[in-house]
Amino acid sequence: MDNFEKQGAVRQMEQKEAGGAVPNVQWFPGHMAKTRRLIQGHLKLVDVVIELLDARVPVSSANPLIREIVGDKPRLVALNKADLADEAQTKKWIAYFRSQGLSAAAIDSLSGAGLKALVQKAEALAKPKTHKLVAKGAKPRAARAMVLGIPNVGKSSLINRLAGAAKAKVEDRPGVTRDKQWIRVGKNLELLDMPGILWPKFEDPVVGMRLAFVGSVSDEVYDVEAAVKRLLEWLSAHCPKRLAERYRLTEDEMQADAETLLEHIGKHRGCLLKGGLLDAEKVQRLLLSDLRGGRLGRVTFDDAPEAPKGEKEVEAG
Ligand SMILES: Nc1nc2c(ncn2[C@@H]2O[C@H](COP(=O)(O)OP(=O)(O)O)[C@@H](O)[C@H]2O)c(=O)[nH]1
Ligand SMILES: [Mg+2]
Repeated sequence: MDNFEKQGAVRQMEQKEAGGAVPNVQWFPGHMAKTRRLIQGHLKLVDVVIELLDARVPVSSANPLIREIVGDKPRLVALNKADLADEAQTKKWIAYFRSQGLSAAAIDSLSGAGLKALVQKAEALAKPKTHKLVAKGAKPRAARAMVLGIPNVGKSSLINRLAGAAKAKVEDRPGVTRDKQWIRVGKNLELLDMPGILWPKFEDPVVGMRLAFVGSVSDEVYDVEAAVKRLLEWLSAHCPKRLAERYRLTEDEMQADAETLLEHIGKHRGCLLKGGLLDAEKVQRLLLSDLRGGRLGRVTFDDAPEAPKGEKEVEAG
């Protein structure tokens, strides 16, 4: 967490209210304006923006103002944590973004899967700009990119992974104040060593809930019990088999409402207090950590729109 993120977390704590099912985190207008200025300041330095989204929630993890903030700078959509998302959904999402004229790639910033393609796409997007500079008589230079995304989407992981692969930061150059904030990635790309943190959009309760599921909102700021119940409802509706298998729930037990289901899971997993009462907090934490750790299988909460007719499925690579 950098300082900026810390401030956000503190604000989240301050705004905690009892019992709200939806995260009641808010970014104050002043905070947003400051963030926007910070991002826009950095945008001037780059040719391409890599918009990092969570592949499990490509809509909920997006900031709708991104277009306005990025302006006409080329933008590349990277669906991160693709290792945790439903593969078929990810393919559909990539096809969707491409149908919208956006370059898009699915990546896993921990294993590095998809990063090579991502770097190539970023370089390709910067070409018009770098070529233009050369045409004007400048020396050829690498493409410059920056990563933008909401908290916890994997910005630092991506930058670290790309930096690790390169093993070398761009050296200081005399007369240039850009000093250590650039990382060289391969031969033709430089990455700003500082991600832009976008605020998530909380007005929509579904968005807030899904951000809570995937852990993009601190667990301290929303009603975990309510979120876990909603999660159980979602899982029962979308992937009942996996849920039943993971917690050895019988067909009968699976018929129960979310609250009773949670009790069944708690009993099967020994999440019990002295006297055999359900340790509600423990079973709630178990479910969230199983989900976020991929132990409930690969899940995508935001459904991809159907690709426009006639378009072939593309590889999510
Ligand atoms: N499974 C998985 N986890 C990831 C991936 N990228 C990041 N993470 C995890 O997501 C969490 C947040 O990552 P971080 O890079 O700190 O996000 P940031 O707040 O956007 O900088 C960390 O626990 C990372 O290990 C990914 O591609 N796959
Ligand atoms: Mg970070």
